[in-house]
Amino acid sequence: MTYREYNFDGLVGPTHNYAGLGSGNLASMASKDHVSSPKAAALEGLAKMKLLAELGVPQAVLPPQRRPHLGYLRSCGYGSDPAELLENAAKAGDEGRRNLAIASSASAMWAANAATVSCSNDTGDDRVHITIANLSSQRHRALESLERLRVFQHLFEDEEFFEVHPPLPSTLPDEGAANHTRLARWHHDCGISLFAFGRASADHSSTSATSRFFPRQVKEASKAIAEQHGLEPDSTVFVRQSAQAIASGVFHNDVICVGSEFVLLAHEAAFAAHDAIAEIVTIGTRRVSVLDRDSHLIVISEDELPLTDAVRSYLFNSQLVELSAAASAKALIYPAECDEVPAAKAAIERILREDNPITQAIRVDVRQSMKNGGGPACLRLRVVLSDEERAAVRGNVFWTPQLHETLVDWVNRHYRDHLTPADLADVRLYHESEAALDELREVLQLPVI
Ligand code: SUG
Repeated sequence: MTYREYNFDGLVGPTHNYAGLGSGNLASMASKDHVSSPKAAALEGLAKMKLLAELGVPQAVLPPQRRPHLGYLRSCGYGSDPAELLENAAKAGDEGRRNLAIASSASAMWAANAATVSCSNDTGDDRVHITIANLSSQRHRALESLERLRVFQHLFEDEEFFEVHPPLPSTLPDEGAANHTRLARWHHDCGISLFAFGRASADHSSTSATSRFFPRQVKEASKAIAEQHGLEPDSTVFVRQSAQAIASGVFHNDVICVGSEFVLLAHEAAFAAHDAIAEIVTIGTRRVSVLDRDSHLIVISEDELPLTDAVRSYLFNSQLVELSAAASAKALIYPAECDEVPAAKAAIERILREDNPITQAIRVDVRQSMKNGGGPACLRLRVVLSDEERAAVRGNVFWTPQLHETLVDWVNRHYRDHLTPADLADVRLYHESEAALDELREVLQLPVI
């Protein structure tokens, strides 16, 4: 049976803005109060999807969420109807403006945080298991999980093939696939799951006292997901992110490590234990001969690319995509910012020169998202599906040239060119967003939520 890795990309929403909400996320914090362009952001995302689809990489799209989140503003006590809620929040000082930003964030675009997905070849009951991330470490992100659950329950409704698990309790913070990597010899083989976590529940206070930023993912959340997906214990690896990396702005593991099938590209300081990468390789080799083919482990040293440059360039947030299964060739879809950081540029040149499966490096411009700390890989959720499973997915979400044209036209008609923090209080933005999302729901054939 043929299995392929689908990239489900999050469409950028009409309220995309820079509020500096991403704690531990240096780009988001540095962009606070800048003027955003929701239109440019959404078009950049669509151009990336088109690029990948035309390379032959299977592509799908996930909808933005309804923002501003009126329920959140009501829970803050700002009133009931939209105009009143926005006006009262905007008048309620710094806290009010922060709540307005929380309610307006378009953060659902970063689909890598949507869920953790296990391929049916790896799970106990041979079905695809999906756990919606609770994103409970950040208030604006925690608002995403319920609407997302409903959308995923619709898309992956067929119980013969899929099980969608609700978010874990908020006491077990979980950031989804951004901290999960599946390695397998081929997509159709069973694979190993690499779960990266920032802390264990028990080291709550000690970690916060010593670290510049609070780690987002707890080990117990990763363990609970592995268990409810029925992953075999000897096919899972739990590794702690290094505190040094988190302090340098690596709030998710996908900012410092990317793996696909039999290739793992990681910075040497990605994980806490010095020998974590060796352990991953050992388990991969022992369990399913994942990493024993030629030079499939590409480690970038601190000397070659200092952590600060890794975070500045987002090299490790590149996508690793299959160009040709027969030739085992992969392409590195890297953010344009890498070309502005000499060490990152040199690292890409080195990767291409050496003998490994990465034969092409293709630059993408997702600058609007990057300014909020979301690179090419943050914008997509990978779902490995067999042909049969793919046919069971509901909705009109798989990429076609026609869907692309429709979405480009939709963005051009509904999105603003510029958005300032003050614009978030404009009730017309709320109505524009509602109209846009109502129309999109029809296009993507999604239910009313
Ligand atoms: O959670 N930024 C997101 C970026 C997520 C990137 N995802 C992955 N690495 N997979 C975050 O920090 C900024 C929103 C704002 O500032 O308004 C934000 O939430």
